[in-house]
Amino acid sequence: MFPSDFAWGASTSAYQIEGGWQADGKGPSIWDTFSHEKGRVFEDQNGDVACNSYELWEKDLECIQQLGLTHYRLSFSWARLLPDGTTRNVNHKSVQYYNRVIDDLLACHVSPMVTLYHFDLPQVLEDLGGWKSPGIATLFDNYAKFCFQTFGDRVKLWLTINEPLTFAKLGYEDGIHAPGVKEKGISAYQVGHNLLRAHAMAWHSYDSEYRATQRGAVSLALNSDWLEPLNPDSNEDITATERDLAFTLGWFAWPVFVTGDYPEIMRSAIEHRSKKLGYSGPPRLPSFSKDDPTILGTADFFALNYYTSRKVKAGGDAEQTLCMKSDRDALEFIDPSWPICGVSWLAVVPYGLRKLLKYMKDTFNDPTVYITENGFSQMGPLQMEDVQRCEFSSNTILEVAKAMQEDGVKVHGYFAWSLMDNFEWADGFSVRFGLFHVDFSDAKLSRTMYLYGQEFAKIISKHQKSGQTQ
Ligand code: GBH
Repeated sequence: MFPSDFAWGASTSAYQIEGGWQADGKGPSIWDTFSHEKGRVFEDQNGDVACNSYELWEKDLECIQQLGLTHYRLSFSWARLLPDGTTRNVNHKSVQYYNRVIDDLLACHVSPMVTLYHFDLPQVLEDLGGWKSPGIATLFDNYAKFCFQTFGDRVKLWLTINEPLTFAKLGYEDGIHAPGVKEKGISAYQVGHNLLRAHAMAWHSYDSEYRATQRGAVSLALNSDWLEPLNPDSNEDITATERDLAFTLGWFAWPVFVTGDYPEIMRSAIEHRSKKLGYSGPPRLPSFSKDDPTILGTADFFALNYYTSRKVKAGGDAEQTLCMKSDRDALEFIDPSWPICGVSWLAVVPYGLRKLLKYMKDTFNDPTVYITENGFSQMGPLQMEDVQRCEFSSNTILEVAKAMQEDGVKVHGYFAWSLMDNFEWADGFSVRFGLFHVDFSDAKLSRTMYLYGQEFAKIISKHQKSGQTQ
């Protein structure tokens, strides 16, 4: 069902697995600061040690080999590589660390996919204004160029930024992720704007300075739920669903893949609310100016993180204060027939991925797609024989196959989130997404394959073999 060159991967991110938060000259990131504050994370846990991949990389490599992965997606810690956020001071020990990871992967015939930014801004840059300040884009571009220059001879798949939607919304609207800002209806749009500018600058740098010699591909990872109208016969619900999609996937995908600017429905909805509430400050959704990098066309493939789906109906504009929820004017529901996997937001809807892929093909000009995250979690009593997660993942992979064969979507890879249990942000270690179990109560942090990992390994080996005989 899958071509022999299909990418089978697993994903992680630096802060969630590395630990070594002060090792060998690493600077602090906003997640170090945030998780050290009381009341931010489940049981005040933090990523100081996490899976200790900074010291236990060879254990991770064993996991990768046991699964038979063709690809491994990791992120670099900006504050580890550049402790003061700038290329004036390079931490050479961290360069050695990532060099070793990359070289080991390649020696085992596993291709690295590297994310440059997965939620963990160097704290020094946060202190200078962070993602709210326009100057961050140039700093990110310098960091990106440093990475292309240093590692791009071997890394051929790059993601600039992971989930700008999640980072902006949870970090600046809801305040439940670092940096813990709650400036509703204002800052998330500003931050989203600078994330896009930063991404685009880095893509243009790669395109003009590195592509010819390195021949890799650069994109950004966008997360989206599949959304459908609660009542498919209600025009109101249909419009609310379109609006909700514009505010989530569309917010970033529209500028990059379609027009170079935000979706018109998004802009007009925000302007409408501003007027209605008598807001008189500067436009909340910024505009791209001629000094900004061109946004349109700055992705060599579509990187999608998919977890769940929602039913949508109009509503939410009852709030009398500025906030994204009232701008969206769309309420989301979980269909009671959808099973919940581990954590409350994760309703399992395999068909939603197929529908989303088809929607992306039609809306974003038939891009090459990598599913850079998809996964299922456990919470509560530990289950090594986790048959449910096995079933959810094989059903989801089947939907990917259908999207490819029946809908003609050009999917080139599927990456499971995550290689191993790790620091699940505000949920700390209470939510386990791993293909491997990690024993956080044991100093060795031993990794053991779940049944879910075994099933994934079987799926991979089946398709690798069938590929070879073709
Ligand atoms: C991804 O986000 C992240 O990239 C990854 O780091 C993370 O470990 C993984 O998923 C699993 O969560 O708490 O009710 O506000 C996935 C997208 C968007 C899903 C925000 C959870 C929070 C819902 N996430 N959403 S809520």
